Amino acid sequence: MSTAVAETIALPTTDELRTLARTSLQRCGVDPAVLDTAGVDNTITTRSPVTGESLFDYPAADAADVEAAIAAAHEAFLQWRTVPGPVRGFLIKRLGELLTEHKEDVANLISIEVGKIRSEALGEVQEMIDICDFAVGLSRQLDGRTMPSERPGHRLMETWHPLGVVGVVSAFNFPAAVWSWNLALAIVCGDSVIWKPAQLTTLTAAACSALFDRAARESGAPANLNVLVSASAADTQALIDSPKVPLISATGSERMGEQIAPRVAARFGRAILELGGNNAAIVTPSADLDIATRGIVFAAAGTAGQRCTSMRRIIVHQDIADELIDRISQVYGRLPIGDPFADSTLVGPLIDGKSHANMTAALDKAVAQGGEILVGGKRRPSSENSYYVEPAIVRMPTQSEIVKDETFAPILYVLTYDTFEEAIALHNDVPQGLSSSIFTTDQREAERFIAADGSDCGIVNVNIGTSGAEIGGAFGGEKTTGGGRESGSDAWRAYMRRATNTINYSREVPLAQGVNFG
Ligand code: UN1
Repeated sequence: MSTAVAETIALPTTDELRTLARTSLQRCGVDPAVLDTAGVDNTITTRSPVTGESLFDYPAADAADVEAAIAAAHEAFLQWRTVPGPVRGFLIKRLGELLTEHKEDVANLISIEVGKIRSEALGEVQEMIDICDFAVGLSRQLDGRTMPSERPGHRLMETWHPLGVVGVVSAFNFPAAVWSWNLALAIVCGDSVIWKPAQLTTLTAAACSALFDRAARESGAPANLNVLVSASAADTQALIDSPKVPLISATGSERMGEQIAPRVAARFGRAILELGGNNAAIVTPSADLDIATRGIVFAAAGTAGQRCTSMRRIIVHQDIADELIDRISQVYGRLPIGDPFADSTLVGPLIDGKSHANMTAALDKAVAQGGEILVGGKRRPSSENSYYVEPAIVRMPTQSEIVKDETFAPILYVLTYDTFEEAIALHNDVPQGLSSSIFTTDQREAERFIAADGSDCGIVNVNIGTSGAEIGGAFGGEKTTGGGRESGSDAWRAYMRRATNTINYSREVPLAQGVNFG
């Protein structure tokens, strides 16, 4: 750890960011005239965490616009549901091509609005291209089962049909990829989408929607298959409550989930919830510490700790704790923190001052609960309204409440264990259940961790960190994470409705269960 006074972080100017945002938007097909909001009453002020300054005002949707969006998306659904699946796939194929062509432009907007480093912003767009590829293949595989009927001359089978309008509520931290996971599946499944992005990432959403609209036009699809509503949560209430929106897929805080889920349930709608995470790694005495260190540092410090999958806790065997902490601390001491556009930077800014205040409050609580800050936690000098922080490592006593909270910032709590059973119990002793990992070379420990009485999370990894999942697997988790699954595997089934069909091709009318009715 260096004790030298940190130098002020060199940043691009907000004017440079504005110019880059404007050109990136324009290249994605957004008319820059939209940024001229003189006379527009309802606007969203966009800003960049890179400098902490505001960029442009952008027209916001109001409650009436949201109602109109529901009607328009429903109309589009009625047309789209009868288009054959493989033909629906053409639209997503074209979207994937356009994202490939505009990868830099979308990544620029992600870096500007979220502060992601270049490699991670480009990675997010790659994740979008990947899910498009996946969905194109899927468009020819929306399969149902056939089961043997108990009656002679009968066939029993399932058919899967488009569901309706899907409301997608996305968070600031993956402003484009999480929409695309939902959109690509929904569109090939024959649904339409209404997208309510985080207000912090209005420009990224505008660019992605413009690319989608172009793909739709070029593939002859109906208009309004994806309707963007850049609006406040208050103005988006109709989306949550409308019976015309049979599925809400929402990513965000546990608090947001608590507000949305009962309302969707009260109208018998479906919800895919991807809420908080409190992701941990167990590191056992047999672990390859080089691999463990690399996996932990990316998961804990990458994206400045602002992924749902960011690693928040390590549970390390007491015999190797000092060595592991020493290795991670050394890497933390050298992490380049700063301008996300600079090639060498690995840790960009926190999203805003509130996020910084939450980080500071969590560190204070940790210390009050007996924790010791081993490295990091300080804000680096930058501009007044930008928040660049040193990722922190905090050693905690086994029993402490703060480790059960998700703080959306780079704080890594270190807990130690003696027996493997104790490690698993500690691991699962949090409300959330998104992602988890174990670093071990002992196959028994690895298998035990992924077994039924091991990790209770939706994502359970061996010898890699908790973040950076591929799109091919289903993404999501249990407990207060909300239970939803998005992205790969068979997550698509949540975007369709299942019909069970019994077909009688005999000349008799036998009843099931042997019932005789005269
Ligand atoms: C999120 O943080 O909401 O697994 C999504 C990952 C990314 C997706 C994260 N592929 O870290």
